[in-house]
Amino acid sequence: MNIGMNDIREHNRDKAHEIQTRQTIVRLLSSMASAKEISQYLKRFSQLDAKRFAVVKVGGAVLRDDLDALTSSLAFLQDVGLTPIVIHGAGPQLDRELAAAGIDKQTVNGLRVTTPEALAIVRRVFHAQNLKLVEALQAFDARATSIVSGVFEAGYIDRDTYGLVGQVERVELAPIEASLKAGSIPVIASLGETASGQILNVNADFAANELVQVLQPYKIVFLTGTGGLLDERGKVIDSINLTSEYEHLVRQPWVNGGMKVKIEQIKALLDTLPLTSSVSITKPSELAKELFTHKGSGTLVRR
Ligand code: X2W
Repeated sequence: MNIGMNDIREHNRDKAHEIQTRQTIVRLLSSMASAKEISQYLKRFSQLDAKRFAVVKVGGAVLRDDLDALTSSLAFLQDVGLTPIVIHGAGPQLDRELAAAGIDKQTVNGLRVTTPEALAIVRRVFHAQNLKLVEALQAFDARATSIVSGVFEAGYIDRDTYGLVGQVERVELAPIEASLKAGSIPVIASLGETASGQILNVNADFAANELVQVLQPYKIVFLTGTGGLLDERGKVIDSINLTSEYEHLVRQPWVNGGMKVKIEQIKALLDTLPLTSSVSITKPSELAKELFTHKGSGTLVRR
């Protein structure tokens, strides 16, 4: 359900309407759940250490197709005093820019083989997409910090096979902590760098998983174009239990390669998280519903 975040933000541009804005937010949220329910979540989230609230992974397709809903949903969280940690990819944008430069796409196990020539474009595109989100947030009066380096210390996965592609070996939290301390939303690109300073292309889901393992946040939300895992009829699955349904699920003919990789990654991730943490996949317009209602939105992945 889209709860009209744009309306809320419109109001918020005028500082004199701040109190009225908050009342509007409460009213709109109340239309999707009871005020008691929402305030319970708000209270719980506010009591957490800022680092442990939420990691939100944003796919490149969302930056391309749903930037307004994404921006207003993230800005809304800041309005209610919460700061999500955002990590984004840029897959479709990279496909387009690399093709425009005449570089053929080659992937191995879902990872993009990255030559030095491709890396120059990968870096440029990641920087541009990062800035696009940061600027969109700032245009909404939200505070956001661009972080395109200094977080993911990486090593080559296998240079002969993948080229300049990294796996995260260590996560440096200092830039994220500085941003959180200032109440600014850290917006992180999934570029890694080796100890000697070589930039590497890192899959954004992998980078998000590494970040989550270090932070152990309460909420892990993957924002995708589809808004969840889809069943054979293309309908979003409310929840899946990976303990009892995993084997059955990954053998289904309608579970495509990308979805299978995602499920497998989330399964591995869940094993490393406290029981209080939850992983879900939804779309930007339903982020508040996912965070503040018992019912949630999209697909909740259970263990
Ligand atoms: C990814 C990084 C971008 C990404 C790539 O080059 O496509 C590798 O495959 P999404 O939009 O979240 O898929 N990196 C090594 O993961 O973006």
